[in-house]
Amino acid sequence: MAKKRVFSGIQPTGQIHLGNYLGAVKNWVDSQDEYENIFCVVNSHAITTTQDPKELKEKTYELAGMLLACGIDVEKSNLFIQSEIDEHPALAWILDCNIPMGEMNRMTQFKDKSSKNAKNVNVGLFNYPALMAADILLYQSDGVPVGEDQKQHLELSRNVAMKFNRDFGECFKIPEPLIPKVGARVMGLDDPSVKMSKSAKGNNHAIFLLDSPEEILKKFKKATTDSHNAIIFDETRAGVYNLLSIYEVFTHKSREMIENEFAHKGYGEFKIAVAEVVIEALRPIQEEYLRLSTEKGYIQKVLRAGADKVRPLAKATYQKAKDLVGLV
Ligand code: ATP
Ligand code: LTN
Repeated sequence: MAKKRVFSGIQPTGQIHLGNYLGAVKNWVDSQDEYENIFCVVNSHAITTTQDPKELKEKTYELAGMLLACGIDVEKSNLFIQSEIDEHPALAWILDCNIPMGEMNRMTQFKDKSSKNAKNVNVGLFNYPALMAADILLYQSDGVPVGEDQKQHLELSRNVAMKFNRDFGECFKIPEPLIPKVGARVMGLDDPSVKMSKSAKGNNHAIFLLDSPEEILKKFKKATTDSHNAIIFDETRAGVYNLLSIYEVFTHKSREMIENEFAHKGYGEFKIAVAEVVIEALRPIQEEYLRLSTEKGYIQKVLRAGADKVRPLAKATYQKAKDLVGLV
């Protein structure tokens, strides 16, 4: 039986953090054997917010290197850069003409990002979900492994695909969201009421995958908890719940085992234990990243090969969509 195809993307907008890793990248890596995989560094999405052009190019290759270091295996997965395939923005235009204004207006990420970035609220930022839908639909993807924050965008992708198929004829596969049970929404260490984010300010907000063991320990020690003392999985206690969930994904222990383990311990000891599992999990990734950083030529070669491999799929879908809407 043919494997199902998954597609996912990540923006080269800054260093990747524990939220990106647990919500998305770790799942891409862990299920590489199960699916046919297409992963994309979505640099065209990145320019919806202000970027330094030279830095953006560097960050694009650095992120690709980081994905390889995390365990994306190019024998099993296609990895490429979004801007290398012209059909992404081209299909986004056709989709644009089929997305009701009212639906686009409901996107909470736009509201969130435009309020944080009031100096540069541009049409591309508003239109971001159409480009994301094009990414996914071009490859006839069955599934899209993402964190919980992308649910609404995926719903829009599904809606526009269904509407297009209905109005013009069968063209797109309807993709399913693949959201992990644990780790889909890692919260900020300094403020567990907001999701961990690349763009948030504050030294103590996020654990970046390249943080040193000392930094990781320091950040966890300072993590916001509460004035209770029971270390149990209680969603109403966001800080402790967040730390427990991080511990759960990395140790693969059951919740019961974890609660027993910390039954007679204080927050101090608990935070150190969480920091230690994270440090150990990130160590091999950091070592591999360092090794790959001397192999820029290899990374570029891999990305070019990835784009060449998937381009025919993108072209075929785009040609079909173009034909169906009457473009010559
Ligand atoms: P940020 O908001 O952190 O600046 P972003 O939302 O622009 O970043 P991307 O880098 O484009 O994020 O996201 C890559 C993947 O990481 C997506 O699948 C997204 O759902 C996931 N992700 C981002 N933040 C978190 C989080 N705090 N917890 C779990 N998953 C997350
Ligand atoms: N919007 C996503 C990144 C993204 C993406 C995609 C994810 C762009 N295109 C296609 C999955 C599939 C985000 O995480 N901010």
